[in-house]
Amino acid sequence: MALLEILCFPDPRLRKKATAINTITAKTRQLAEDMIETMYDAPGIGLAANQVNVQQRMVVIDISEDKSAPMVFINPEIIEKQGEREYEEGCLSVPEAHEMAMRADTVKVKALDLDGEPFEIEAEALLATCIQHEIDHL
Ligand code: K1U
Ligand code: ZN
Repeated sequence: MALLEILCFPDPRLRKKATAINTITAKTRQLAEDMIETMYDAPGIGLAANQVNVQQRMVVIDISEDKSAPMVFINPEIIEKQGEREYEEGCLSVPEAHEMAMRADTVKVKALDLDGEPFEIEAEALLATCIQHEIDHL
């Protein structure tokens, strides 16, 4: 496992668009592990691959208090949104800045897991906010 460097604004590499992951390899799984480790170390509750200078559509999230529920989303897409909620958001790429942001309160997301299997989840509140924040990084 390795800790990755988190890029900070205004680093222009953060503006590069991520591309879809077509084949999941050992390298993809290693990237997910390293991103989870980097997110825990920061500490944060989410991390997008762009933030560690990898322009691939991958996001990791863990909103648990004890780092017990890491989630990996490959090629995530929001397919449904409902309601609105305002949350104070942080960003590991903008250290010490917190901003109120209005987001959908509930989202349905489809993605691939690390075996390349498609899955869908419905998320609300903080998890929904975090998913939307991370996808905005890609
Ligand atoms: O994408 C990122 O920059 C990570 C970011 C995710 C996020 C936080 C809050 C709302 C929406 C998205 C963070 O993790 S900032 C750090 C943070 O929120 C946190 C850090 C330690 C404990 C609990 C939360
Ligand atoms: Zn962020």
